[in-house]
Amino acid sequence: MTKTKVAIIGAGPSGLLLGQLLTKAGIDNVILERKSGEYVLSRIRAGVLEQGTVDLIRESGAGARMDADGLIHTGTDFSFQGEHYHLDLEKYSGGKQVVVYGQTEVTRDLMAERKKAGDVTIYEAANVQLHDIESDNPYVTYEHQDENLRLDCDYVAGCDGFHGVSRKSIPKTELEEYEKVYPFGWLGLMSDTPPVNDELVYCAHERGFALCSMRSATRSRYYLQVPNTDTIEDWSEEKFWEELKRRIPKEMAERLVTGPALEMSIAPLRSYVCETMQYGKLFLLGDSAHIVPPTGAKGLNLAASDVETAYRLFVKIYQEGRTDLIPRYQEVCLARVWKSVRFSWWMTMLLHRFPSSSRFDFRVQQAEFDYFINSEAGKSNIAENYVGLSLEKLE
Ligand code: RFL
Ligand code: PHB
Repeated sequence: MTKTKVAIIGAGPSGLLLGQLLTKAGIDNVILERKSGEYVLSRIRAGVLEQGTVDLIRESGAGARMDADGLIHTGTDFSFQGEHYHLDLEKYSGGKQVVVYGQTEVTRDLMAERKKAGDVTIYEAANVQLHDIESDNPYVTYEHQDENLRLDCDYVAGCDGFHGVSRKSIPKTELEEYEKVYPFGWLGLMSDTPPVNDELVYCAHERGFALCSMRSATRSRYYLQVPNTDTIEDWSEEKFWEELKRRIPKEMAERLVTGPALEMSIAPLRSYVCETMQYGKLFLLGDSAHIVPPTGAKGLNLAASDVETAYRLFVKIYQEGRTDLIPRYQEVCLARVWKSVRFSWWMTMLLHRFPSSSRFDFRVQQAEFDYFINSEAGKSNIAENYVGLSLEKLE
C-alpha cells in the first residue's frame, strides 16, 4: 500500500498539467493511466491554445518548447460558400492572441518534465477503481503487471476523459448532466505539407463544414464535416482532398498542397456538461466533466482552466488549511464552462450543415454570418470568445 496527497486518474493534458503544478508547489501526487505513454502520444487532438492556457503551461515549467516552436496567431479566417474573410483577433479582443501548438506536443513536454522531477506515473494501470470518496480516507485500487495494488490519498483528481471511471464513481442520483449530440462528426487528416493559409480557416459550405489548421510551417491539419454514419473505411485520402477543395475558397483550393496522410480519424461531435464537478473528495477536471464540439477550439483550454482552479484550491488547502473553499471549485469552473459550451455550440450551429436544415435555414445561417463578420460588435463577440474569457478567482 502506498500513500499520496492527490491521486490523479489519467495522464492526458489535464492530469499531467495538474501533476506538474502540484509538484512545483510541493504537493505530492501520483498519476494512474490506463494506456501506455506511447499510446497517449499517438492521439492527435487539439491545436489552439488560449493565452490563459499558455500562461499556465509556462507557470508549470513546461513551456520552453511551446515558447520556441508555438505559432502566435493574431487573427483567424472564415469562408462562407467560398468567400474569404479575415478576423483580426488582436484588434477585436483588446490585444489578445492564441498560440497554435499541438496537444501532442504539450503532452510530450509535460511527460518529459514529470520524468525529470522523478514523479510517479503508472502507465497501463488496469481496472482503476475509486473507493470511499465520501470519507476522509479515500483510496484507489488498480492492477499493474499482474499485481493488485492500492493507493491511499487525501483527494482524487478525475482527469480521465469522457469515458473514464471517475465520473462513473459518483452515485447516479447525485449527477446533474446536460447533453446535446450533433448529427455529424469531423474527419481529420494530418499531413507533412505546408499549410494552405497563414491563419486557420473555418469554412461554411452547403456541402458541409471544413477547417484548415496546422501544426507548423510544414505540417497541416484539415477537417471535414461528415455524417455520423460514415466510417473511416468510407474515406480514401484522394476523396478527402477532393472534398476539401470543394469546400474551401477557390484560390485556396488551387494552391493547396496535398500529400500522404500521417493520420486520419473521425471524431463525433457532442456538447456535454456534468455540473457535479466535485463529490466528496473527488474533483472532475477536463473532458471527464465536459465535452464541447471542437469548432470553438475550447476543449483543451477548458481542461486547463479547470486545472488552474483545482491547483489554486489544493495550494489553499495544503498551505492554509482552507477546506471551506472546496464548494467554490465547481462554481468557478462552471461559470467558464457554460460560456465555452455556448460559444462552441454557436460556432457549430453557424458553420455546419444539418441534415434537417432547409434552403431557408441555410439563408438564415448566411445572414447571421454576414451580420457578425461585418459588424464591429459581431467581430468583438467572436474574437473575445475565441481568444478565451477570463476565469473567476476562488475568493
Ligand atoms: P483526455 O485527453 O481524454 O485524457 C484522459 C486520459 O485518461 C485516461 N483514462 C484512464 N486512465 C486510468 N483509468 C481509466 N479508467 C481511464 N480512462 C481514461 C485516458 O487514456 C487518457 O490518457 O482528457 P483531458 O486530459 O481532460 O484533455 C481534454 C482534451 O484532450 C480535449 O478537450 C481536447 O482534445 C479537445 N479538442 C480541442 N481542444 C482545444 O482546446 N482546442 C482545439 O483545437 C481542439 N481540437 C479537440 C480538437 C478534440 C478532438 N477530438 C478528437 C475529440 C480536435 C479534435 C478532433
Ligand atoms: C486543430 O488544429 O486540431 C484544431 C484547430 C481549431 C479547432 C479545432 C481543431 O477549432
